[in-house]
Amino acid sequence: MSILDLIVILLIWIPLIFLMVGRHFISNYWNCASRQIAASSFKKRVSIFALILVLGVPAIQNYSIIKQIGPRLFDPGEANRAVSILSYRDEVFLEVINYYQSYMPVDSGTTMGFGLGPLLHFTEMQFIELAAPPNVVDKLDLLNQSNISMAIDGLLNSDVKYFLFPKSSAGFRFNIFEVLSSNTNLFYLILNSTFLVEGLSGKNYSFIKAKDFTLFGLYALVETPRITEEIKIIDENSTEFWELVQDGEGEIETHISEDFDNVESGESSLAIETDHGTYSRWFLQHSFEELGDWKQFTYFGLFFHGSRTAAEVAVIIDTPDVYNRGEWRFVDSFSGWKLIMFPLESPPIVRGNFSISEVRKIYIVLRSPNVKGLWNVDNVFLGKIVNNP
Ligand SMILES: [Ca+2]
Repeated sequence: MSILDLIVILLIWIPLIFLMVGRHFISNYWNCASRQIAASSFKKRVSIFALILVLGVPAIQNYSIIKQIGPRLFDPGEANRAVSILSYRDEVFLEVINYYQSYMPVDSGTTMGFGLGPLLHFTEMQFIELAAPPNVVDKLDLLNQSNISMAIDGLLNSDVKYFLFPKSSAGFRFNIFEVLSSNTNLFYLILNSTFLVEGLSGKNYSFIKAKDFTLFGLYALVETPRITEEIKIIDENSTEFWELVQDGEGEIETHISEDFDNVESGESSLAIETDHGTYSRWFLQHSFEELGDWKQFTYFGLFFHGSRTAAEVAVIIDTPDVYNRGEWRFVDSFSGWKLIMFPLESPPIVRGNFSISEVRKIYIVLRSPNVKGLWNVDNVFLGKIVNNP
């Protein structure tokens, strides 16, 4: 993404300008229209130019702001001083406003976002509007911090805990947001984080997607608890542990193998590779001979080597059968190894009764059909949070 993207977005307006301004201008000129029509055409021209100014100038302004953000100190006290330039209709915000009013304690931290509009007026929480005048946004040196560790340190030391960004379904607003934020590593990191993924080694933080709205995604910055007392479920000889199951009619066939080259822990990892075939899906399963009581553990963790296929992956635990299970999902939006931890206490998707003292079977499921790729899984474990760090 570059200034070229911005120019393209602005160029989209040219045919419209020509159609609405040029056509009337030319027809008025050649047809010697009456003064009345000319006056009305003049009004149209003025309003079109006003519209272009309203939409185009802030876009350029904000682009240059984010481009030029300097090494200034971040001041969360500036929150709430700006009102969104890009306005949404209020009903688009209704679900967001309701969620904030119902579930977010007023003191739970500042939300940094883009095009927040009515939210600024209907909730008591603190906001930083990124599509805001320069006097506010130019304080956010965090945004353009090329050293992502320093950016995260800055965030962890600030009051900013939430990020509310337009989704691709937000159309034009998303396109502008994408251009404006294209050179901030921070936004890329947030948008591509998955469920409780440790983003950088040695940093105890995660960005999790806290809530999925129609036009917005709400991301939360949480400090990842330190895990101890690991009990390994499977680290080596994974092909003997996992049973590969394929189903659905499609175009892929999947193979699993012991991988001694791409390893996160110990001597080997499990490689999962798809080739041309006749199935659409695969999943891995393992049944424990005896019911497991995992009450004493707080996290189910594993290392996953992503391939950026955008496929959705699920981890499912049957307690003890398919009618009583918990499920966690994440997206293969990253390359390389990542530690992914699932809090056993609270699976986001539950069927029947999820009872952590009756674990019978675990699964790793590729939910997206017909995805070709190569993934690795290593060191599946149970962990506890350190009580006294
Ligand atoms: Ca291993």
